[in-house]
Amino acid sequence: MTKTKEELLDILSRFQLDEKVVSAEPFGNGHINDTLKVTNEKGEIKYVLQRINHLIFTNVEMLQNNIHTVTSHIRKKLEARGEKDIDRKVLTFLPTKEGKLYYFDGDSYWRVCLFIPRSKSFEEVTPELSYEAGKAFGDFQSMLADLPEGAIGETIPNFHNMEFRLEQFHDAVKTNAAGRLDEVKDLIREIEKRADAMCIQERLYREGKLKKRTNHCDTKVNNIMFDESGKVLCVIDLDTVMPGFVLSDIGDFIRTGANTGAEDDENLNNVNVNMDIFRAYTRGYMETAKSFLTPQEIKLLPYGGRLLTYMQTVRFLTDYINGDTYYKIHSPKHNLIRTKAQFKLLQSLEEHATEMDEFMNQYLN
Ligand code: GN1
Ligand code: MG
Repeated sequence: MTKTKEELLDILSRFQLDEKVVSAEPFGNGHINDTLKVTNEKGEIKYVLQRINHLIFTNVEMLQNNIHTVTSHIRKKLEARGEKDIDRKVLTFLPTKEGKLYYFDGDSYWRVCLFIPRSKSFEEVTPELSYEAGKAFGDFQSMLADLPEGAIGETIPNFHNMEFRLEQFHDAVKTNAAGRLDEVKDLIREIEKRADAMCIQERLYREGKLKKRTNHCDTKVNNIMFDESGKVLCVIDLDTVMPGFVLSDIGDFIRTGANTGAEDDENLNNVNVNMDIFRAYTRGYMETAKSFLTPQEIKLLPYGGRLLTYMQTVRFLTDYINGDTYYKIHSPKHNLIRTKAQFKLLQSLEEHATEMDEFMNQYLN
């Protein structure tokens, strides 16, 4: 962050804030946007200031409109439920003095939301947290299930579209920009073997047999805020909330939460599916999502875990073949290491596919 304190305070002065603020300092560990906590004269954190990464989110207008639509819709649902303390249960973004949802300073885009007091988040998943996360993301989707089509746009077009990700992969293979193809021949073969089977959602959609829903598309446990007693307050990180196929929000949690190893584990023996986490998330998710899911979607939920893991394998390998142009890397082969770890997780999910399907039967009869 290259801005001086004075510059940051000037940016903050463009927004409609209720309190005098005196400092803005780096906050959290996001990989996409720059996030700062903003304090008042008493030293209390009051707001969160973010610089939006507009190289990834190229349509900031759409991004902020989406977030406004989604948070207002959720707020209305919470009011109708008679919830108290709503400012801690949905993010509140503040407009600029000109009434806009972001401020452009000539090279960067900025936004401000209320800081949620007395809240915490977790980096590690336990079965208990997994169950709470499942309920929270299911509830989030269910509150947004009646958003009319077209109410929000795709902030990253085709973000979780498997056919599109395979097209990008095939382009990368054809171009071989970094000359790395020979090294990854076996992985390419494994990806090709599964390619057809992994595009079920796109085919069903074309046949009119599957509808798009509003998904969060980044269902990691650290995107949920909890109160002091461990109760869920709200879901955060709304940049990728967009219309898409329903499996995203169970699939990406299984991929990130139900892995016994790390996303980039070099020791593949560490990487396996944790069935307790899968079952706990599914139980929670089904509690809140069953009201809108069709039987066909319910049946596909375990496939969602394989799909999102396969998709991430494809995305990491594509980036490796392209010469590491998208994901930040911390070592020369980082994307290859990530690819292998995701592929190992995929194999483990495949081995447990029948067991997972059997677990879903209780929701299908
Ligand atoms: C990126 O930076 P993070 O962890 O929020 C990516 C996700 C990937 C993830 C892989 C906008 O998310 O789609 O699954 O890395 N986000 C974007 O770790 O591409
Ligand atoms: Mg994110």
